Amino acid sequence: MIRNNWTKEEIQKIYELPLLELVYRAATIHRTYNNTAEVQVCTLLSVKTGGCSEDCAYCPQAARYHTDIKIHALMQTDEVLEYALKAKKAGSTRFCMGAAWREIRDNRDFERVLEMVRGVNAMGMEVCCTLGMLTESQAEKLADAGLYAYNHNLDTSAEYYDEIITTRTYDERLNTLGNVRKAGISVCCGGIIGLGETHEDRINMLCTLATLPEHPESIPINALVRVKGTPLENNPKVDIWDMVRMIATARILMPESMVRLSAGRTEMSIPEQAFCFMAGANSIFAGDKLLTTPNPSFEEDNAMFELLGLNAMIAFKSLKSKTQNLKPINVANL
Ligand code: SAM
Ligand code: DTB
Ligand code: SF4
Repeated sequence: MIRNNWTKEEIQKIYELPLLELVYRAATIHRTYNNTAEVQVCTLLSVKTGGCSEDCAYCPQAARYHTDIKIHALMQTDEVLEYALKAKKAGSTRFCMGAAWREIRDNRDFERVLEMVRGVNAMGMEVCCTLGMLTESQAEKLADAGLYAYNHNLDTSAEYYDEIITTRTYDERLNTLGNVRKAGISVCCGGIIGLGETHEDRINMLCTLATLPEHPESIPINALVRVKGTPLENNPKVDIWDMVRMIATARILMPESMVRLSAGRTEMSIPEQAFCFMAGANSIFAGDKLLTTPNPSFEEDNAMFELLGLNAMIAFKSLKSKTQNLKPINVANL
């Protein structure tokens, strides 16, 4: 049963279960609601890189931190479509474009992003964007252009938010999520662990996600990628069992959503990632770069999929019809 009325106490009880019991329960729910052999593979492209006005303490793209990234203005539509076409020809079915913006502005850059969305949509791929905060009318324009999903993370709990970001509020984030939902766009919303938050903060963030009027269709769980020059560069590495615990709890609370094992995979071994899939993760970002930091190569992921008996999921899969006949595609060709 899908529930939107979880309490913090209930979530804490799940989160604090002995690890193997937690994984067993999550795996059981996962196989009840989803095809456990399928993993959604998203191709990510940073269409506007760095120079961001925000102060997100984890982010290499914030202009105020001195990181090694290569700043790049908004790419030309042709370049992006060329990239998308290459991805499609190689078998990719979901294409996600990211921009280092605080928010969308109603200017020529937004018009260009709309063009990109139309172009990628016309190729028959699921189009996803992450462009910062947006208004109701901007969400409608994106929907009209054919946007399938919008990524906008809560990142951490409402209580810990101010320690990580001071240039915007939690309510502004929630407001954008509401605008995305109203426009009929699929919601992709999750967070990061390893920011220095407590277990209670993680439980609170999961509670916010699981008590939204509708669960996000997709929930990225990122492990902090510690980037030199950011305030969090010296944070300790995220413990794999924390990642597994987070994924398993998300899977139990939101059984039908895609739970994405997102940033941090380069620091995880194959057995560690396998544990995350066992705990209910069923989506990854593929390609040797996330937005600005490294990610495992297609070859490595393909070898992992083969080893674990996983298949890349076909796009436009109806979340309701689990019995659809799905043709596996080879990640090596993406
Ligand atoms: N600027 C837009 C925004 O903040 O919504 C879109 C791009 S932003 C880079 C997308 C997400 O990437 C952030 O919300 C955060 O969850 C994630 N992210 C950024 N830097 C990260 C890092 N160093 N480690 C893990 N996740 C990170
Ligand atoms: C998400 O939750 N993780 C992705 C995607 N959404 C856009 C981004 C991770 C970024 C990691 C740091 C970087 O590569 O710049
Ligand atoms: Fe800007 Fe997004 Fe990075 Fe924050 S997370 S600094 S808003 S690009």
